Amino acid sequence: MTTPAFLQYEHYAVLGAGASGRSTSRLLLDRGKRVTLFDDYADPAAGNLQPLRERGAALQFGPPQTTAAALAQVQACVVSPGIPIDHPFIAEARRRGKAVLAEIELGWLLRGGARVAAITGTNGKTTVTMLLQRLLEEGGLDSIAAGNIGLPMTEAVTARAGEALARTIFAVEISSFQLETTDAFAPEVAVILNVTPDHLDRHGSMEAYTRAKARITGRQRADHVLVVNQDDAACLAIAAASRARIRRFSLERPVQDGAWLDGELIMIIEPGQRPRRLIAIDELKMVGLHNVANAMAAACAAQVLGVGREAIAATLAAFRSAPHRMEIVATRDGVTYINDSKATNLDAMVQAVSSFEGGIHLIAGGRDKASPFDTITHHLERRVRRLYLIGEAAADMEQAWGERIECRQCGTLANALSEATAAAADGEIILLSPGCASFDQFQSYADRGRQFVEWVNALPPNPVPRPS
Ligand code: UMA
Repeated sequence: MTTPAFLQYEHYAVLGAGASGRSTSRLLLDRGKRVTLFDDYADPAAGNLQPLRERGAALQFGPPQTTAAALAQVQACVVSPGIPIDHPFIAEARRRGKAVLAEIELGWLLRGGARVAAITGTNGKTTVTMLLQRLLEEGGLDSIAAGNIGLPMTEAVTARAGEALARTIFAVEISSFQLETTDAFAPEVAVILNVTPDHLDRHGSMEAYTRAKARITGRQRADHVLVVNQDDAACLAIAAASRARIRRFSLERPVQDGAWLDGELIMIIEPGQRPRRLIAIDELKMVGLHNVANAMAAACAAQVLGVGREAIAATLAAFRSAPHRMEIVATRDGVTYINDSKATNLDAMVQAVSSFEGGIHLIAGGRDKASPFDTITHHLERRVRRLYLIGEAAADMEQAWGERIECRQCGTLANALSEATAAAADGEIILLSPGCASFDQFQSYADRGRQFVEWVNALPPNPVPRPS
């Protein structure tokens, strides 16, 4: 669907009253449209909805069956990423032939002349989005980070409206939830970092999850670029079906177009040119090999968008990990505390653990997403000294790993931190890398990470005498 076609209607249903739905409602109201905002669970009295109500948006909150009946009033729907595509409202809207658009797609249609680089992957996409935005900015290009990273695409295009929009390069973090409902979305540069099991509770199977990720390149043309992880089989399968030019990054072997790790050096090559040294990995401030891969992915994307190799190297050398992603919080009595609360799936946990040789006191658990815990035991057992388990998944985790790794049932993060602090010895690491969602005990992964950081910083100077 084109922009004018979608904006031809008078009355829109906006599904989900979170950041995406509120931003979409503002955008439609700005264009003189009628808006009814639907939500199954949110509190209609929430303060952040009042401005929309004052501008004339109708709020219809309640269980799905009542909202489905309300469809008769509207001509088109905009869907927030948190709403599953098999939601009765969407199914009914489609049955009645109404136009249904993802929030991210509406932002895409309204991008004006802006260029778009989109980043997806199971892990690392927020880091790469932030890093790419920084690389573009330091390379003298006007850029904004948007999408799953927190700023809805519709809000970003509104913020850049006018002439600035055409000059902007959007670095868009895009999740499988968002991709599931895209149609016309065709970024000039797409990046797929890795595809490993996550969100299987929503997508149903690994195949469906991979299909959603593949939509990032589904509409790309031959003059577009797809940057993929050469070391990831699912990425390669997606690349094989893409029409775009393929750039690759690899921790394992040289590539013809892209970047790779050669000993301690990141090398980069463009077709028809000789390989050039980009940067040595000990110059990077980010921790872990997965961040070397993230740096290569962002460099490959930035280079095709017009940033020079020297500017890329200088920015990579200065860039630190985003909060809650392998964030070094403190070193106390020789013990390093690391906040990797963003690790909400097993692959992210394995990446975190693999960043160290051993001596890890790993705090894990939370709300499970149907993850196969037993498949990663061998990754953990070599490096993890003890597991401190929290939240809903704790019992299943102990069942999967308990025979091979010592497990402590701690219940809460605070208990886990104090037990780990009491046990960790000089030179060891206390790593919060939960491998699960946070929603059973926290508002979000960021809330979980923030509390961990606060508690670490509040630990008394010599907290607990260690057992001799
Ligand atoms: N809702 C219903 N019915 C449902 C499900 C949800 O009415 O069946 C309602 C909820 O009551 C809630 C609203 O929908 O009020 C929430 O919508 P939403 O989940 O789309 O939340 P937003 O605030 O719009 O946030 C979304 C992304 N959230 C999800 O994809 C779950 C944010 O990513 C993103 O930053 C934001 O849009 C801006 O683009 C968050 C996330 O957790 C960080 N993403 C997942 C991840 O990274 O793993 C995919």
